[in-house]
Amino acid sequence: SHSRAKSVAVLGAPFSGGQKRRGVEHGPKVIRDAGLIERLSSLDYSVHDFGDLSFQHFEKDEPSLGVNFPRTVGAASQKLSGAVSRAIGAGHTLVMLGGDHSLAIGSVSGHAQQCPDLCLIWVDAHADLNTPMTSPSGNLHGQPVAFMLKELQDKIPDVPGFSWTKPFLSSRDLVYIGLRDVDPGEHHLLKTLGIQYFSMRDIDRLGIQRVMEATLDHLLARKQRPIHLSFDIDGFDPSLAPATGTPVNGGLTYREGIYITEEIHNTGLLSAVDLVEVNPFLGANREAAETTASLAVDVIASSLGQTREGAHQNNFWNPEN
Ligand code: Z70
Ligand code: MN
Ligand code: MN
Repeated sequence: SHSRAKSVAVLGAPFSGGQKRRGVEHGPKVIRDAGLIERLSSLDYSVHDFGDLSFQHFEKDEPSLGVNFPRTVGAASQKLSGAVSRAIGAGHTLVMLGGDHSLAIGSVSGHAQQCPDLCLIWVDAHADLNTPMTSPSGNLHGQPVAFMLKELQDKIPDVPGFSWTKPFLSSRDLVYIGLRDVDPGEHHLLKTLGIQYFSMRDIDRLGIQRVMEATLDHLLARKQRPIHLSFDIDGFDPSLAPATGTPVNGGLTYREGIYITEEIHNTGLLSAVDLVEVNPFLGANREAAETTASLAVDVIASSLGQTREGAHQNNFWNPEN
């Protein structure tokens, strides 16, 4: 029989207001053009492409409390949050295509609305943990995690555009993988909140297998619960993902990145994936953008069950099939 076990919702979020470089709003298009929908369909999912959200443009959106484009970013994440909540509520596994990483405020909060006990795996060169006060740039793509954490409730001022959201995640329900460009204020919070993180140095020391074992043990040993994977393409080495706004040397290898997603798939608990910060305007040439988008497709497909070892159906030898 051909009962499709699971359905995936693909939701594009062509948005760049969380940082200053134009082009990242074209991420959803180049990731689709790299064959995402076909790849997911071939994994035996029923794929529901919800298309791209359209976001409100604010004529005047002056910085507030040092934060750039606060109303634009707040409204975009609010809209995304509702769309993600509806898709998860309808029973889909969600794939969100960014766009910059400020969007995670919307995607993770929308997911948490349906799954309050979710846990979060954040693959990134950056911790994206600045508060408006510690941010060196004012860019909200460097701050999304701070807006989620209950422990930081009193450290986040009332930024215009964000009155709709309140912190929903405990710091023990979050693990970082791939860090190598962490600001002083972020490092202070990682340490004082006791957040579990695996920097590139930790991956060098432990190897990716033990990192994933420790990650999943930290999040799931007490109880099984839905996983949100928020994957910033700049977690990879710039040689693999050149078309991104903030490349940092010494990143994940292809094999480390795919091992992470294979292990997450193998839990059977993945409920939503963000794939963010693919910027086709950056990188040396068009090939750089296509390489980066193709890597993004591999990450998503692998999260959803594409394997390197291959696979077959149980009824492979059944002549009826
Ligand atoms: C820096 C900041 C960041 C991505 C850059 C950089 C943050 N920590 N995130 N690129 N994806 O501005 O807060
Ligand atoms: Mn990021
Ligand atoms: Mn990053």
